[in-house]
Amino acid sequence: MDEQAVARAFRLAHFEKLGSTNDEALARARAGDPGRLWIVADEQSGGRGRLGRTWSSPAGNLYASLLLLDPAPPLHLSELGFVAGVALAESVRALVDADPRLGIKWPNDLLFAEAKLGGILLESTPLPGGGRACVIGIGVNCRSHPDNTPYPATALVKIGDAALAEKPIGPEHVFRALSASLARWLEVWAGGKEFGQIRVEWLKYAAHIGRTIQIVRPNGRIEGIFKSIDAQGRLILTGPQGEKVIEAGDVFLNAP
Ligand code: BT5
Repeated sequence: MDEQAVARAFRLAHFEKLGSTNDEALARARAGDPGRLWIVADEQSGGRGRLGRTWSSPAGNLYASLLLLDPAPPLHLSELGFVAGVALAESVRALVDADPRLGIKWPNDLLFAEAKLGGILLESTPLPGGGRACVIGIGVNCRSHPDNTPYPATALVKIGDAALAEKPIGPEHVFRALSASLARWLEVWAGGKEFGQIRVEWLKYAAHIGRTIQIVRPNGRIEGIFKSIDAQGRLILTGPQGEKVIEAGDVFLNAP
């Protein structure tokens, strides 16, 4: 998709600094924004992860949130994270010269060589006038990453490829590629009618399939072999007691 087609697909509001691009997108929705709006910030003072966790957000990395109004019937909204995951993996993998070490960790973390390069925070809220606002928040580490995270973190600048070292990939490059890719995958997804295609594509990037993983959840941890994801994007785990379907959690190869 070329730049003009992307410009037709989305509008863009850029900020030097925000608390959280997701919060700004949600506030815009409440104020009546018609949606298909990207909010991008150079840095965030209150970047958020899932479950109230913090997202380290200094300048030099990508912080972007896409606001969509009623993109699908409620039952299909959680699929949006996988649509975004596919778009993010596809666009960043192309930027790193198709390096197969670039993959997705369930549900939708961007990994490079077993370290977290980016994350996705999907949020949705009912609107006062009816309908729902959905926000896909995406962070990608381009120039820096935090240390001492439970899952090791990395940044594009660390990828030891001579061609990449000469021409570092900045947040603007990632954003351009991601935006084009997401516009396309949203069309393919067709508001939930074609999640099957998204699932197939997602599995091409999936890390850890066939391996023993531990899933850490608020109520404890569970271990098994990561078989696949089901038609709703839930993780299918096999173990001595048969198959289990996992809705949410954090995947580790070696739990902390
Ligand atoms: C995520 O959460 O991976 C979703 C991150 C989404 C961030 C974007 S940035 C634009 C938009 N605006 C926001 O406010 N948020 C979104 P989760 O899976 O919960 O991972 C959070 C955990 O990852 C933290 O508890 C840390 O351990 C670790 N972490 C924090 N900052 C990181 C970073 N920059 N890179 C890698 N890991 C990080």
